[in-house]
Amino acid sequence: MSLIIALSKGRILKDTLPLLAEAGIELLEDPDKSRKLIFPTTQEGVQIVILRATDVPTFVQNGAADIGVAGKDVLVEHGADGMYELVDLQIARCRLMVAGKVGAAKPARRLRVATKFVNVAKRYYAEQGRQVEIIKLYGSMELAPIMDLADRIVDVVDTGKTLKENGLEALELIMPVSSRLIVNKTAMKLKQARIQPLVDQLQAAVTRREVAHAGDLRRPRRDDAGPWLRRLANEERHDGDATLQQPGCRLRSHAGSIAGLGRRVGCGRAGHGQRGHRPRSPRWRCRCRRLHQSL
Ligand code: PRT
Ligand code: MG
Repeated sequence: MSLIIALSKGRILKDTLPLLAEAGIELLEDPDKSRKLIFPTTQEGVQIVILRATDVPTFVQNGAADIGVAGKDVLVEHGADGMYELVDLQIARCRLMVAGKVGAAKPARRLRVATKFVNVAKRYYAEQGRQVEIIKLYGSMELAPIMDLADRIVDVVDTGKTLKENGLEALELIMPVSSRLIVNKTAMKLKQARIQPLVDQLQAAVTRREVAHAGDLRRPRRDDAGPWLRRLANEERHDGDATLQQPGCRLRSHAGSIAGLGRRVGCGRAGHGQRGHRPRSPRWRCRCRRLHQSL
């Protein structure tokens, strides 16, 4: 049973290859040194095709590729019909933002917004009841406000360096973005035996990285743990008397350091740390992640 994986050149390819390698799939040729678009891999029957980022959902949706990796920005713009979005790979992270010239006032007339994310921008402004004129561009969005083609742009921002160097500033966050594993719905049915183990392996690789990352984050020392725990207590109003860890909680490697401080914190439901334990609410998980990231 053959399997075709669609990736895009650039940052997604660079970040996805190590994850695929953890799942036992490696390219047999260096795509930087080849003009090929279809590459064989170390797994028999598994091929990788390299496309423009915006074309990946189209190939997967129509079944030309079984699996793909695409940014959430591209997916919301394209629409997700005919595919499952199965794993947040947590790579190529960035933000979809509204940006404009530094200090520029809102124009009295209708706002002109330049973007390649036309559907996202339309939806974003419609949800706010704001009437805007959308100008479709295919690249170099930053030029539009500088050349007075538009008042705002909707684009992906990572470090903010591109905006800064062009006299622009980020104004509004539309959504955080990371790359997702997408799977064609029919392929998922017909090739499940081949696809599901790969999905599981990729999810496991992502979780391993997150756990390692959580362990790398600054841990509270004995003497500064008090305020940290108070903050955690305020956030969740927990009873301060349970274990921090729940399965799926990204603070797994942090649990030891907290427990080592003689305090045990948790979601307030019995059975923390035990297999199959479910946190009090899904919110707990993301709350504790956010808190941890803010440390
Ligand atoms: O470049 P091309 O037109 O061929 O396609 P693409 O821009 O869609 O592809 P690529 O490889 O540049 O991006 C693929 C995916 O990576 C995007 O769909 C996003 O999900 C994700 N990603 C993560 C980014 C960035 N970070 C990013 N910084 N995509 C684009 N950028 C660009 C952005 O458009 C802007 O020009 O980088 C510039 C901003 O970067 P900073 O660091 O200066 O803020
Ligand atoms: Mg690009």
